[in-house]
Amino acid sequence: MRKIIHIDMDCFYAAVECKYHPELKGLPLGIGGPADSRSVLCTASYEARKWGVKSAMPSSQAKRLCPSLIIRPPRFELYQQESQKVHSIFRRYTDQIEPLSLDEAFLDVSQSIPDQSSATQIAYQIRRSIYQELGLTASAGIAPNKFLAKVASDWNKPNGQYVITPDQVSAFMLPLPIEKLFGIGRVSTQKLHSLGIFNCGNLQKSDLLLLKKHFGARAWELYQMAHGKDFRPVQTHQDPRSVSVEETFETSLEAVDQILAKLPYLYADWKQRFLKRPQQIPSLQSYFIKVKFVDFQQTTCEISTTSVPEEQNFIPLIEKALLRRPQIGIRLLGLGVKLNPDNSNSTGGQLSLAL
Ligand code: TTP
Ligand code: MG
Repeated sequence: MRKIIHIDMDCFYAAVECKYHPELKGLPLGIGGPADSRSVLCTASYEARKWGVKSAMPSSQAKRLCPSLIIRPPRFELYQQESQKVHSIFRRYTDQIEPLSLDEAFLDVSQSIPDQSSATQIAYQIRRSIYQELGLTASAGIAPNKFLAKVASDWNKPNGQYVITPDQVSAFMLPLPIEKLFGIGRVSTQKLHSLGIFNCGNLQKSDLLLLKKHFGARAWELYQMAHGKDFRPVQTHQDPRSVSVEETFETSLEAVDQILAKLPYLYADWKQRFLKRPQQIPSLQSYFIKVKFVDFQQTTCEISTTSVPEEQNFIPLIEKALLRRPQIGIRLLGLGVKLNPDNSNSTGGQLSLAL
């Protein structure tokens, strides 16, 4: 049985800004472009959230909801530095780390547990170190698999943790709304609701053949997840022939502006990973974007290059991909570069990308 911890930093960009500008602490703060522009917010402090302000909301709308909102521009390099410090705390406990974004990661601590300790205590110690050493707060979920650990880290957010032990899994799953399942967005939610399936208890009892009719190959995965099962291991390495990042959105994104607003932080995340291995630069082949539409069809756009792509290089690629299916929302955006492993030196093409 695995022991997985999912760590998710609390209002990460806003918290980092407050750390370096203590006068902002306790105030409603949004990170993003100015309210008189067409920008959206990357995130907001919990004080701002009380007013209904949230990530991906146009800054102008946020300011209308919360007139005292202070908006600061994002400083991605600073967030990358803080993220690296957080990862160095993780590495005190395990090298089995799968980063999901700058502020989120899965840790497999199955092998790291000394006799008297437990995964719950490790999560607590990690959060305590993050607070004491970095002045930031994090939330954690502790569970026998990645899916449950991610659900659990949201349970006592902010600055809390929640554990689901193996014998609690069944009881935990029954009332869990299906929206909490990994990869279930608005469209799948509507479909399941129309079948009378609202929580995982309903899903457990549903007819697998009926699910197959509606969800095809994903039906079995959904059924397993509804029982709290997830066999995916924590992945510390990516394909050595590419370096990429991607994000699946909880609600589908339709407007081009909204989609492009995701680019800066995806790019910052990618660059942080890529520059960890400067020897990759000579082996660059191309850069690409990947888009998955709400109906799970996926498309990629790619351009050859030998130099490190800038953030704006990805914009025409995204626009091109969206034009292929103009009337339909997207549920995933990814970007990255492809490498020619034969050109890479010292590592022989085996490029470890653990943050
Ligand atoms: P999240 O973990 O989703 O959000 P958060 O850390 O701000 O807040 P929470 O306490 O609920 O975890 O995302 C992490 C960072 O990623 C966030 O601080 C800013 C960035 N981000 C965007 O830039 N745009 C987005 O739409 C989202 C969701 C996040
Ligand atoms: Mg977070």
